[in-house]
Amino acid sequence: MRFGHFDDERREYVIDRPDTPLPWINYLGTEAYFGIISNTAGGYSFYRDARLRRLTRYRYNNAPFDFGGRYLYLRDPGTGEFWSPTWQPTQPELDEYECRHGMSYTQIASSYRNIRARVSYFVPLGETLEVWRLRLTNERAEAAELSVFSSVEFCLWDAQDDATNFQRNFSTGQVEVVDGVIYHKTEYRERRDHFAYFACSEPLAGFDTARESFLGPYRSWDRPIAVERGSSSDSVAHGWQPHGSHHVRIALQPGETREIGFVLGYWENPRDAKFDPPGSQTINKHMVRPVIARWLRQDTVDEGFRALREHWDNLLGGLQVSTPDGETDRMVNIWNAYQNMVTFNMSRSTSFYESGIGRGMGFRDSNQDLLGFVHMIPERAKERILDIAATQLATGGAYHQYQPLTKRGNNDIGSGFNDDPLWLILGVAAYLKETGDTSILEALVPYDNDPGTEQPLYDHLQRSLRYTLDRLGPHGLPLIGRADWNDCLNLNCFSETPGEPFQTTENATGGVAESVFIAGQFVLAARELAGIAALVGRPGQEYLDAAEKMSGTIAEHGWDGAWFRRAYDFHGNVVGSASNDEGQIFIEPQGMCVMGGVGVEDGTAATALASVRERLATPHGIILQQPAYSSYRVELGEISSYPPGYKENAGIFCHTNPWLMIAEAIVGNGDAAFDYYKRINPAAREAISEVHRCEPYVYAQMIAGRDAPTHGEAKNSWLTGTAAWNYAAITQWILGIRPELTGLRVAPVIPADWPGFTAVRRFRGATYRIEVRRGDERSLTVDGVAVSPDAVLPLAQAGTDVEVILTVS
Ligand code: BGC
Ligand code: IFM
Repeated sequence: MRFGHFDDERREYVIDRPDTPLPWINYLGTEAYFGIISNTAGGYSFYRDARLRRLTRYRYNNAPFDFGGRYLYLRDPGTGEFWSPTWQPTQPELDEYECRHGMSYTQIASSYRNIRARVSYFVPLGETLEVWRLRLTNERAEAAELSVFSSVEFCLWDAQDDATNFQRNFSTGQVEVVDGVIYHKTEYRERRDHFAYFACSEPLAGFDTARESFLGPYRSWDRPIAVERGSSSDSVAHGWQPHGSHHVRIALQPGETREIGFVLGYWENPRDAKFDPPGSQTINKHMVRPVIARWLRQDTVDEGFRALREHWDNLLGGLQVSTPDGETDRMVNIWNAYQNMVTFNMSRSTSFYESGIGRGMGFRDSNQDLLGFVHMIPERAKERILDIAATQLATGGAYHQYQPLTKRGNNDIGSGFNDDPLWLILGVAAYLKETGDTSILEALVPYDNDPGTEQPLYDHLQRSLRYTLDRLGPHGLPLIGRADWNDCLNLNCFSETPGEPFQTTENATGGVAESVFIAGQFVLAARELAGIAALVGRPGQEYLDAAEKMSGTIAEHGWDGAWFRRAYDFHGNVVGSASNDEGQIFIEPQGMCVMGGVGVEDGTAATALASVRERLATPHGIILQQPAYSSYRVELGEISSYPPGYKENAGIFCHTNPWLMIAEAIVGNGDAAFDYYKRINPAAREAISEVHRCEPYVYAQMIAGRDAPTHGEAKNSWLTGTAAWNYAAITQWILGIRPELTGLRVAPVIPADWPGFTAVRRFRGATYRIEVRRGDERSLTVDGVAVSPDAVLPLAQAGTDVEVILTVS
């Protein structure tokens, strides 16, 4: 069952009924001011940091869970009837409804009692504000008088504190209303010099800034007293809950259309500006007034919207493909690339599954996210790499997370995840392959943000490898530490004390559990570093030797006979082996070892992939491990805390699926690679939206596995490494348009029934127009000149167009 459709022409997903199985959301903002918005206008906004600079309030784990939003109400004074044109919060029986989620904007349109409404929401480039534009058309035979009410609930900035510290916060709220603009200035007195504002383009009939006055006692947003009554009370909040609501009266002739603009924004005084001194209660309205005036004007809004479209044309223009599969095209050309940019901006902080008050940026996650956006904004990828590397520890180890505002590592969820450092090598390799900018290797970067410890980035990469080699376990495999990619595989749990389920960082450090996954990742990273060394004329043989040796150790202690083992636990017991009763085969080492090239030549890779097909593949994607753990096991930790079929305990952890697509492509099996891609491609799952339940236009972190009663149900959409990895798998390995250190390679491994495809790829300043077709013999021509079909394409001059024709048999 579908709840909408794709409009590829306009790059929109069109939702045609408001009651989607879950709120289906979109993101507003591309640089500093961001918001999430659902298909019924739920969601919230923040400036840079979803925890510390939250503009509007969100109540956690609410029902419905998008509740609290950018709400509007229309009221017909003739009948007293009122309704929300975005359906929520009054849930009217709309005659028509349509939500269009596009690239950083959302439009919700509806019709009720012959009043047509469309609300457009977006954040203009370069601004720290959001525009709401309401367009109303009277489709009645007679004139219509209407009241329009807006509504936002302000958050008192620190969202964590806002949600918990009521004894204080019920007394701190302050607002000011001047010339119809509502200023939310709580906290302004305390040094921070920031405030929010909410303005309307029309003369006001009234306003409310105290939530209680707007809603009325014992009422909620479905029937605010001000709306029901048809008049605001010009309330000014003193403490309690600062709120923003404008009341506008308009009259529309039959057929007449009018637009009303609203601007909700954030203002922070520039450091060197002459501003009212800290502690003063007078906010710098004079600085923000011209900004507000501009964005209330329709021509500015039209222009801002056009600029936003151009911005996305340019970003998405980096790669456009035309394949025989429409669902592949719409993900590659539009939604997957878009999701990659969202994960770049949000990391794992803000969605309806990530609260915005929890996690910082992940060392591991951010390095992987690079794979999906480096071709769109290489400069910002570079900045990101240098930020991440600056949090690395002098041992080569890593904090697991760092804070986006301070850019410093934190120990919030511990450290000692021993895969972390290796991801830095893979992230830097991706940057170098895309850009060829080897100067990044010379950039001086501190350890642990400690001035005076700066070393070239190359040194960081060397220490990353060293970190693994310095920490080998009893079988010569890398120690897992607290966990590896699989956060929940906590194998150093030697405490059997009831009530103490998890290991601590301390005992993880002393633990001897080993990871075959990290071993595979090490082989991959060491080979990448050897390639980088060769590119810049440094010695790299030792990395190749180390990779070779680790491959041998995997063959000896990591191979189970038909697949790669997963690990050895603290007691030396094997994990992920046929000899286990549960958890016999795990997906991660199969993907990572084959990506590292382990077993590709001797055929063990193909055997492992056949085992995956046989034991882990389901129609909804590939399961993380089988059989699921049926009970909690202290020696395995959090993985076994999940009921069977969910998350790391035998869920379809989508992040890992593209590793298998890549592995299948590496062994030349295009049919299997693409088949796996289709199973989790959200666009290809659109028709089963009642099962999948999450948005059909973005990947989810997880789909319930076959052991779960809800097999096929997705969760945790949007902010997941699944986005970057699927993009890499389909574009670089299946379509085979693959940046390498020396240039672009075109090496597709496509399904047997595809006649070919075309693509346009921007690469190092040139535009490659690529056509892949079928023929009797493999051949490659570049601008009409035949070259070896296995060659990397010769580097073209920036600004030029290159025509590439690859014939595959
Ligand atoms: C989740 C993991 C997540 C981890 C982060 C766990 O509860 O299952 O998916 O990575 O928390 O700390
Ligand atoms: O690898 C992790 C990731 O860093 C955060 N989400 C869960 C994954 C698997 O545990």
